[in-house]
Amino acid sequence: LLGSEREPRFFPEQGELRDRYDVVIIGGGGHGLACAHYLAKEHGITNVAVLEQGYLGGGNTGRNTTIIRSNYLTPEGVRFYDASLQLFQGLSEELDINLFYSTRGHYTLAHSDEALRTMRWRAEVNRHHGIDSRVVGPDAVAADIPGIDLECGGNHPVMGALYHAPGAVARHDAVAWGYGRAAANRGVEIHQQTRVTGIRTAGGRVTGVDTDRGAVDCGAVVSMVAGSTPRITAMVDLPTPIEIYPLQACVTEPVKPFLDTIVVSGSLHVYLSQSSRGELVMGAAVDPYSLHSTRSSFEFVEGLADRLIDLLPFTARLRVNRQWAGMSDLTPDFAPIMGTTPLDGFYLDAGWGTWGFKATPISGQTMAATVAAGRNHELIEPFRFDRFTDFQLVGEKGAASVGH
Ligand code: PYC
Repeated sequence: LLGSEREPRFFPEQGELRDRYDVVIIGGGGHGLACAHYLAKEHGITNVAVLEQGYLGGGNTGRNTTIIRSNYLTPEGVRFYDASLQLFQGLSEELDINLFYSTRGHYTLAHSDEALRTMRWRAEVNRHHGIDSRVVGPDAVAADIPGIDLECGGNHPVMGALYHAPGAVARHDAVAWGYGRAAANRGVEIHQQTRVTGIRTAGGRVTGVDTDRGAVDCGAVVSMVAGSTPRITAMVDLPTPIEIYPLQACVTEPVKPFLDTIVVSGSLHVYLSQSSRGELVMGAAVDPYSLHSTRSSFEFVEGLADRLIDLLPFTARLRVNRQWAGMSDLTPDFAPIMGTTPLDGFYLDAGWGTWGFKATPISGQTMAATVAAGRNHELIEPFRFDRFTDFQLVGEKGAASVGH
C-alpha cells in the first residue's frame, strides 16, 4: 500500500470542525488529551473536540524532565499526586502503548539543617498516607549516586536526603499520544493547528468558542493550556494570580548507564536522571524573570553546569547535546487551580508550574469527572479557583523540587 492508502497509524484525519460539541477542551497536551479520554471512557461523553494551536504534546508535555513522584508536603497534594502515580503504573496497559514507565527511586538532597527539617516533615506526611518516603543519611546517598561528591566542592555538604522509593520517569510524549489515540478511538475529535481566538458567553455561561478555523457552539469549555493560561482566561475576564516563568532543561551526550535514581537538589538548583539512552536529563530553577517564551539561553546551561560539577565532578567532561524550555504557570501557593469557575460551563486546569507532567492522569480523570458532574471532584476541591479569595491556600513550595 502507498502511504496515502494506509489507515492512519495513530489518529484519524480530522475534517472540518462540527457546528457544536458538548465539550471543547483547549489544549492538546497530556492533561487535555487525558481529560478527553476519561470523558469518553468513564462518562460516555464523546461529542468532544480537543483544540490544539500547535501539535500534540508540543507544549509543556514535551518540555519537562518526565519525573513522577508523590512525595509532597501537604496532605491534599500527597493524596492527589499519589492517585496520579497509581494511575501511571497501569497506564501502558490501559492505553496499549509502551510508556517506558520506570520506577527509579527519588532522592531530594538536603544541604542544611533547615532543608533536612523539611525532608522530615515531608517524610512524616507521606508515611501517614501510606507512601514510601524516608529520610536517609549521606551514606545511603553515596551508595545510590555513584560519583557524587558529598562535600559538593566544600560549598554545600550533603547532610541527608528524602528518599522516595516510588519516584519514576516515563516517556512524556508517549503519554500524550496514548491518551490522544485512546480518546480518538472513542470518537473524540482532535484538531491540531487550531487556535482558539475567543470564548463566547451569554447570560453568565459559556456558549461557544471562536477559532482561526471558524466558530463552534459548545456546552462546556475546559482550559488545559499551562503556560498559555493568561491568554485564555483574559478571553473571559477571569483574573487569576498566575504568573508565567520559563523553565529550561537539557540533555547531555549519552554515557554508560551509571545512575538508576532520580536526584534533586533544591539548594543547588539541579535535578537529573539518566535516560534509557544514557543521556543525563537535567534542569534547574525557573528563569529569574517572568516571560512568555520558550527560548533557551546559554546562561541556563552555564549556571546549571557550574552547580552540577559541585555535585558530580565527572560531569565536567560531558557535552550538552540539546536544550529546551517550557512555560510554567506559577501560583502563589505552588498548587494548581482546578475545576469550576465563576463562569458557568468554563472549567480551569492550570497553575501547573513546574510539576504538571506527574499530574497528567489524575488531572484528566478528575477534570473529566468535574465536567460530567458540574461540580468539583473531591480530590481537586482543595485546588479550587476561589481559594485565593477565601485564604484557603495549599502551601506546596517546600515540595516543588525546583528553585523559584
Ligand atoms: O516537581 O518533580 C518535580 C520537578 C522536577 C523537575 C521539575 N519539576
